[in-house]
Amino acid sequence: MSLKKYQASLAAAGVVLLGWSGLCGPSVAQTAEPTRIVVKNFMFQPTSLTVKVGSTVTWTNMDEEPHTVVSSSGLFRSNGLDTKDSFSFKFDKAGTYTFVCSIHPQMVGKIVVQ
Ligand SMILES: [Cu+2]
Repeated sequence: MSLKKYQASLAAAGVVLLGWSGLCGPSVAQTAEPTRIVVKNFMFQPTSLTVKVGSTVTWTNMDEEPHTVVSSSGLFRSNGLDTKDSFSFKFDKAGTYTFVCSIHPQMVGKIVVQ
């Protein structure tokens, strides 16, 4: 393909993309993967979350009870989270990371970083 043709096809693709974003509006911003875990009813929801390397995961406590987020390997540890408090951790390496609430050890969850 010649450079001119290549540029023309890029321009055409751009028009298509602009058309799409015009149609879809703000929904374009929703392509980011969810990296949030809600702590509710003494459970991490979702219990298992898969994210890309470099993602920051945020836990938010929506219970009336305090909870914590503690990595089984000791990689991260939140303070006690009161209602609506959040804790974030950035995962720079691929792997499987399990965590618990240190106050309620039956509360377990898992982050899979790919
Ligand atoms: Cu707890």
